[in-house]
Amino acid sequence: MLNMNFEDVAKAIESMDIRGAGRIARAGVKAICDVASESTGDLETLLSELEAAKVRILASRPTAISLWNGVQAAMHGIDGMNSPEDVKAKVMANSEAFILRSEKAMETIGRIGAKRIRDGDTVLTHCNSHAALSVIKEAHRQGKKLKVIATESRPWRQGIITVNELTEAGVPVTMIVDSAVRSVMRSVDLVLVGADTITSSGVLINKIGTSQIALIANEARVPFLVCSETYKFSPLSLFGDLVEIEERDRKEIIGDAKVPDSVKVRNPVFDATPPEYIDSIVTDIGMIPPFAAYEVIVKILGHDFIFENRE
Ligand code: RUB
Repeated sequence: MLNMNFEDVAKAIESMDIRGAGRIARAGVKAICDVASESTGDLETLLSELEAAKVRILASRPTAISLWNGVQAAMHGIDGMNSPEDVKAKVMANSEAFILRSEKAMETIGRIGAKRIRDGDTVLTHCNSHAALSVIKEAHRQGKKLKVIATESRPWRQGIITVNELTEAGVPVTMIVDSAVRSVMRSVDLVLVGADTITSSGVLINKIGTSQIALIANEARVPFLVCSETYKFSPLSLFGDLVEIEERDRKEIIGDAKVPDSVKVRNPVFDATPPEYIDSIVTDIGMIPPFAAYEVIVKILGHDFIFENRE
């Protein structure tokens, strides 16, 4: 990862130079770690630097809970410490552990999810998810012959990143516009998508269009799997907080086209898929039903983590 200060990282997340829920979390945590390791101030200065970085990074994109979980994890357990050296050591150790766990989760999810891909399967994926692609690449690495259908994912067209990445890995891939999903679903054996957030009641928040794909897969009886590390589960949802769905600029949709200013253009970039439409969630602790989300939050993220960090 490039050496950037926290303001640069926040800007890169806002502008989507760094994107995808897992990657933004790891970049946000790395930025917090750098603030700690580079600080030369006393305890009060260090704590205020960390707080400023935390606030700025969390404001960069609102929807992916992995960013919030990552930043909280990085700063977990520093309350009550009375030397800057102890705080620095703790934040750096926490951050490294978070990043390592998150990177390892991609491999574990790949290994577990690949078992659900059979030789000859056609897999449909949406947007660009590191976790979902890890599953596809692992199945390919194991020698399974699979084909992928990738959606364009308007307006940012992250599907282009996906098709390039898969082609580079040697996986045959076909790209479709988002509205072609129902037309091709008959030839699909499995849908694999990523997650920005999973709530305590098992609702998936992911790239806009995910919920339509889930409905179409359900109609065609095609299994719909979500690939998600456990840091995508939301402790805040336990307290009743709603997930904020980011809405971005109208320009991302209309580009240079002439559209009168009087026309309202809406650009919500994520949507909500109810648990009834999700067959399983492939996580770093195994394949679980969406209804186990509460247990992941309480048992894996843990009571201390949840209650200490409640704001
Ligand atoms: C990306 C997106 C991805 C999830 C999961 O949206 O919705 O499906 O973030 O990705 P955007 P990952 O491009 O707007 O960030 O599995 O890489 O965490």
